[in-house]
Amino acid sequence: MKELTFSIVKPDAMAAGTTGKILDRLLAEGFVIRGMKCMHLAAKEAEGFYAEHREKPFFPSLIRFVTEGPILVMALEKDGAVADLRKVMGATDPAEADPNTIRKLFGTSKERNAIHGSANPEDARREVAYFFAAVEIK
Ligand code: 3AN
Repeated sequence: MKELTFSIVKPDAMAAGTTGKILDRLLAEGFVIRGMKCMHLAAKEAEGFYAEHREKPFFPSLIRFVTEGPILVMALEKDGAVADLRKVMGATDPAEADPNTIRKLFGTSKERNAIHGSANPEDARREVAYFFAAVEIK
């Protein structure tokens, strides 16, 4: 069944110039881009997005990282999009990610790991709605 997931090309990949390669890979994997925009988040906006991690020790550093430069936010559609994107991304820590996953290829640390993908369908709905208006994604 066609499903929407939410993804971010994070500031590390945007600055490294690997955004095109990441997009190529997502398209080759069969994801259809339903929404896309480049944004530079304010701290409050990033804190709202990562609210579930508020109590984690890495939270302040994570907020600094995702607000350090522009990001590309995307709504991606595919059969089984949520699980598929997690597989193509690889593990949170690029060192532990499977070969040829996006994080293995382009991530450099647990924090600076190139790409975000929703963890489950409920998160995907919330995250798409956080960044896109109803008129943008139908
Ligand atoms: P994932 O993005 O693989 O779902 P989460 O949701 O546990 O991972 O973490 C959200 C983001 O927080 C990660 N993408 C990463 O940038 C950062 N992060 C997670 N764990 C750590 C950690 N131990 N140290 C630093 N940053 C982390």
